[in-house]
Amino acid sequence: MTLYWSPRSPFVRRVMVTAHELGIADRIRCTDAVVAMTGCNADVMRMNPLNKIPTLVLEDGSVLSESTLICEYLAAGSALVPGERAARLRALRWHGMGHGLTDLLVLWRNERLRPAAQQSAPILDAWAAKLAATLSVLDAEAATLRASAVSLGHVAIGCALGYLDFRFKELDWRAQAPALAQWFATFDQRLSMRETMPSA
Ligand SMILES: N[C@@H](CCC(=O)N[C@@H](CS)C(=O)NCC(=O)O)C(=O)O
Repeated sequence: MTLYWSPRSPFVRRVMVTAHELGIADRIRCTDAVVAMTGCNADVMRMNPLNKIPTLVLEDGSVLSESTLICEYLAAGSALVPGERAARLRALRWHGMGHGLTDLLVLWRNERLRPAAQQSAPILDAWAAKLAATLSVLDAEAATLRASAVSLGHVAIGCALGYLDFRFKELDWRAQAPALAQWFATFDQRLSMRETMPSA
């Protein structure tokens, strides 16, 4: 399989952490792809007209985009997607929350990269409020995260928090969510996380 990849993308990282957790990372050939909302990468767009990474090209040439779909495709039938209904729902919900938080952070960062005069203060304030609310919910669930087997949900939340550390160093999220920070300190030591640390 070929993955259109970047060491900076938190969506790509989620796919690679999933692959490491599944022990199949060596089956994925990573192709460096530089993409931006403000431009088009012709190589990526040949495979995915939306110009997004991650984009995964399977052995038979078929193409999968969207990190959530790619992770679910790779992890189907594995322990990362629990079979038992309540555990499965919890894992999928966390997967959605981790993905949604990542989405918010990437949009937030893109807004902050615009010239100061063009940035929207109400949007920036709303993202800060949504981040705080999400951290508060996850902090309340930290004990459950810790007690349950690693799932796609753990991976998604771990990668979102890793992106906070990478791009939002000035936000002291650990002060807002100390129990979640404790869970993350352990999760971040997993080989899958250490092998995929973002780099600028
Ligand atoms: N919803 C997509 C988001 C992926 C995404 O936005 N990736 C960024 C890189 S972090 C990208 O490809 N940006 C290029 C663009 O928006 O044209 C997913 O989950 O895979």
